[in-house]
Amino acid sequence: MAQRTPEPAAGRLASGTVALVGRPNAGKSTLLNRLLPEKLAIVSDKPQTTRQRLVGILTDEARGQIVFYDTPGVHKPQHRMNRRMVKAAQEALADADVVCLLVDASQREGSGDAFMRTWVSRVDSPKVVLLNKIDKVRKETLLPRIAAYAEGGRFEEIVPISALTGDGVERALEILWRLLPAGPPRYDPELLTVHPERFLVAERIREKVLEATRDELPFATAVVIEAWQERGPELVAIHASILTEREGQKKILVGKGGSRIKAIGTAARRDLEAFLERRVFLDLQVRVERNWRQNPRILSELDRAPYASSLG
Ligand SMILES: Nc1nc2c(ncn2[C@@H]2O[C@H](COP(=O)(O)OP(=O)(O)OP(=O)(O)O)[C@@H](O)[C@H]2O)c(=O)[nH]1
Ligand SMILES: [Mg+2]
Repeated sequence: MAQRTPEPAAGRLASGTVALVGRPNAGKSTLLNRLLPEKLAIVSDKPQTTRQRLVGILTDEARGQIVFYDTPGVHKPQHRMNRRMVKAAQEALADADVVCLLVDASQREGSGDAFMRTWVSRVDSPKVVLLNKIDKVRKETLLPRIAAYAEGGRFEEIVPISALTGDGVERALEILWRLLPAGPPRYDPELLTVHPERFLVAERIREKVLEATRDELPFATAVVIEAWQERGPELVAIHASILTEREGQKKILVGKGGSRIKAIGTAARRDLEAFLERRVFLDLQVRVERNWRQNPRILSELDRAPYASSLG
């Protein structure tokens, strides 16, 4: 494994796509947010937080432009929604110029890690392993992990990082710049992403739902924007539904006397006001949609926003 930090070739602008892939909870979205100038992806301590490919654009005048793909964690899919999630990760893997496999190094090496090594091997693009969460591990335990990834020479580099503290992230980024092809930027340097505001808003509401729930609920909920009314330059009214699968789940989400939904709404409104830089009137309803995770119509509706429609 090379330990040097490569210097970018003078005058060469890099341009291309990097897929962040890995198992659920590895820290892909946390890393994306750290790499970008502002928070784009939602993050939670529950697995399967990211459900679609998320595009984040990093432009550096001196070095070029990287289009990052944050992806859903790879897992054994039990519902139609989860099959779509794994497929989204597979497609991003196939599309990318460079692949970053994120590994939660604070968890013991297991069969899932071996599976992911094989899974990323299906593409020929340059691959880098980022051993994440090193803020939680003792240095000695990293050495056997590094050896497991070095075997077979599948990876260009193996870099210990902490997406949370930023430790090692600059070194990882330098490696990505070096591995990317040369070329002009694909997007306006001012752009952070290609997704519509409504999708990003629904995601941010979902983040607050995830923060307030546990057990099966995080998996069984989704957020749909029902209406969006601009009320002058200073105020936007957003009506959103939280989908659940059962009446019992709805009851939990609403909480005693409406206390939980109210707390979710307050947290979401604060976050959205900072994000949209205007006042937000937020109306949140809970809607029961039986088996929505198996329902192609609802899944397509949830999928409509992101990527295919807006990436030329
Ligand atoms: N201690 C520590 N925690 C981290 C680090 N990176 C991420 N986390 C935490 O790990 C959890 C999962 O992070 P995410 O960024 O949502 O993980 P993900 O890989 O995007 O997960 P999915 O979207 O579910 O596939 C969150 O609680 C993060 O705060 C890290 O470097 N150190
Ligand atoms: Mg994620």
